[in-house]
Amino acid sequence: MSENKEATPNTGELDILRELEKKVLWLASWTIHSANHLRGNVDGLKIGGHQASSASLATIMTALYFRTLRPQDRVAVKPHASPIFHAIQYLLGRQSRQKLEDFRGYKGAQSYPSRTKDSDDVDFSTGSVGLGVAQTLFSSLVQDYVRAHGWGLERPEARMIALVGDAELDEGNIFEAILEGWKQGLRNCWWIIDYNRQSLDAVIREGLWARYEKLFQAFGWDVVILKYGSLLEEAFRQPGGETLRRWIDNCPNQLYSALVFQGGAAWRKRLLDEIGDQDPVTRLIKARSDAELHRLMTNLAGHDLPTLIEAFSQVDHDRPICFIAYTIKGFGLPFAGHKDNHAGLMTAAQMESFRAAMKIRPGHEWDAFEGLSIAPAVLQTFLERVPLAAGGRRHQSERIVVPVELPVTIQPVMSTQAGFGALLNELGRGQTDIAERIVTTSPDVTVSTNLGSWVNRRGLFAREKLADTFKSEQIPSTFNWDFSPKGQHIELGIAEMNLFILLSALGLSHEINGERLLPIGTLYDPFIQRGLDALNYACYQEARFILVATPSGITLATEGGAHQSIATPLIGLAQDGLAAFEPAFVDELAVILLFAFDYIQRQGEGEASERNWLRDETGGSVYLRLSTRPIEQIKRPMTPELSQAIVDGAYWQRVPGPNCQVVVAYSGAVAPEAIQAIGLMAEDRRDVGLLAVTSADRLNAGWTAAQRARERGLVHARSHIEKLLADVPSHCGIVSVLDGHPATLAWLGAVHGHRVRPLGVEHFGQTGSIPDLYRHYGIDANAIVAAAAALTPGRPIRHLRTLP
Ligand SMILES: Cc1ncc(C[n+]2csc(CCOP(=O)(O)OP(=O)(O)O)c2C)c(N)n1
Ligand SMILES: [Mg+2]
Repeated sequence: MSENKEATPNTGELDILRELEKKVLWLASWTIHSANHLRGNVDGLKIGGHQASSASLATIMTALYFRTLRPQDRVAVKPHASPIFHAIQYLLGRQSRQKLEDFRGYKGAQSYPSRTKDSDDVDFSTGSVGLGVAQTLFSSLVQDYVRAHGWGLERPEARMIALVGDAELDEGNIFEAILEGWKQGLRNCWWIIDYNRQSLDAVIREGLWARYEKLFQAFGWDVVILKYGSLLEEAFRQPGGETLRRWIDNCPNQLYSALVFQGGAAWRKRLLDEIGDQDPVTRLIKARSDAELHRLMTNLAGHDLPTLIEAFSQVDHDRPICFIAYTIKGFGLPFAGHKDNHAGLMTAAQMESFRAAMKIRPGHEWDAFEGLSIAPAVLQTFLERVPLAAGGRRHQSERIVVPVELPVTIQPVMSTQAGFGALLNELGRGQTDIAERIVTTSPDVTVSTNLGSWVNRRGLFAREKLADTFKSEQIPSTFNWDFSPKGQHIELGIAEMNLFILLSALGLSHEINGERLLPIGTLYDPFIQRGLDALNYACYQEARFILVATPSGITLATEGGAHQSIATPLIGLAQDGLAAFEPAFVDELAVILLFAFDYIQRQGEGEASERNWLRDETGGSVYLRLSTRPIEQIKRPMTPELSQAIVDGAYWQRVPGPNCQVVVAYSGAVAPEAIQAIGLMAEDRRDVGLLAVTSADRLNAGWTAAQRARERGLVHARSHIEKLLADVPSHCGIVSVLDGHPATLAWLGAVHGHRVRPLGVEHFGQTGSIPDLYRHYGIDANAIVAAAAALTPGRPIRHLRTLP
């Protein structure tokens, strides 16, 4: 994007912005104060961690929101600057007083800006530091992807902007993102570092800015250091000014912070002690009162509107930029600069003197223009003309039509991973709407997760064309690795954090770019845990995507003990906003994938459906836990009933009879063991049932929702699993089994009070063949039979071998 440089503000505009800056700081401080002192005192809450952090960004955000930003621009706001954000939105008429009064309270303005829980137009949810920052980078790549495909070209390009805490840069995911951004030719991305030299606990190391400068430059970013404000720059030009500049440049962060906290007299003493023997500097210092000297010495660029406005409006290119803006944590507040100020709160007395300084009358704390020296009508007109407020910012996109079925040729023996590859390969053949909107991505495991044939068909994405040299040199290779702007696979380096943040950005494209994408990300199942927080945040902000995790469990066998996953089924069960499936057969997978394409596009406040008591209208993202184990497929017609049951989470593969003694409930790759165990028990236990669980997550969610519905008086509410187990006699035992933590299915017994012996994997690390490992961890057919024998009375089961 190459917008022309903007005009510098005239004095009138600068005066208005200065007044607004004061007002924003007041409103943010009052919001926090009233949440703590007025409401918090009542219920004994102590709310901190916002006042100082917020003040640090007040000037920068004033310059951005009231002048620099355009409606299309997107911002990730540092978590603790949320009160400043809400105050700005309040002045722009997009935030209610009630929500501010309820800050941190039930349904009030959120402590950390939230896309879904706040109502005042948050672009990216932040809170877990580092994630929002990287999200801007990936959102910029997604914008390029969308435009390269010819979509949304009628809209202006957005700048993706992050307001970054300096200690936030300790988070490694930021550097993983920078590296990826460089590989992908990042543009239109601004990161503004709030360089207050303080973290939560401490004052940061000296000279960090110089490391950042080199680092960002090494990855192709422009670096703009905004250190001194216009007052200081003016002083530096006077006789003695250079000496003063040298003194500040050499002043350690700790000492500078301490002097900021102590104020004018302390500045004077220190400066006169250290450089006061030089005449011109002495004059420079003595010409100022204590208050003036304090104002001068704290006039860093991050608190100087003219400097900030000038810096932002100078940008006339689309290269990524890192602004390092010097600020003071707690600027303008009594605890400014104090190293312990992170959780600092102004006392009632301090708030009273702040109120007096701001000329706010009691009872008028929320009045937008109270205490300001410019006429309200002038301010109001200015606010109405703020460029950011000129356009709608949250887009809606049409749903992409999902076909009625996904064609796939199912081999007699096949793994779910191979099935996934085959399904995408089929999809890749057609010029359908759905195929065009699919975008796949993988952190260097594209081929090993079976996306190869899809990528062969649809190509890799890059803004510049890049031919596969192996192909042009006519060297035989299975894979065609051509990059072009029309490609539909985004190849990432090996950083799972980046995968999830990219999925989050892709999965919000329908709202951010007004162009819907159907993102599919693949990775090895155990590495979900590597990017878990990013996955959680993607779900939290309602990004929509399909996650395909394969291989999984101990079933990856000789692949290596270190790659086994145990906890992921529980993550699938517990992660909000993510529907998890673990199919065993490829026909199940085809049904689930089809459902997923629709489910990720749903949006609504839907109530639980009476069929299964799931919130299916709301939609969400989908996680498919797949396996590399080829298993014998079942030849069967896919009836509507069966496909509905697969989506709802379970179906009877063998319906238990009225005198049933044992039910085996299995999930995923252990299907052959479960089927075999049923056969082994058939002679010695009556009417054995076999329950195929395709989604422990959806079964469990439906059950929980139905119970809640009944507790609220909807006595007829029945979930899918309650219906399935309704006719299983109470004396019957359930052996559950999966290649994952046994707790995933252990709750089945609580549905109707059946005894359960949950089998699964609790330890990992042993390598070997599948039979070796299933035996070792106790999830083979024999272990299932042994569990059934111990759980249910009856004669000894003949085929049971003695357990080792
Ligand atoms: C992943 C994560 N770890 C820890 C925290 C707790 N935390 C919140 S703010 C903060 C310090 C942030 O310092 P900085 O980014 O410099 O912002 P400042 O407080 O200076 O405004 C920490 C450790 C968090 N929010 N997220
Ligand atoms: Mg900081």
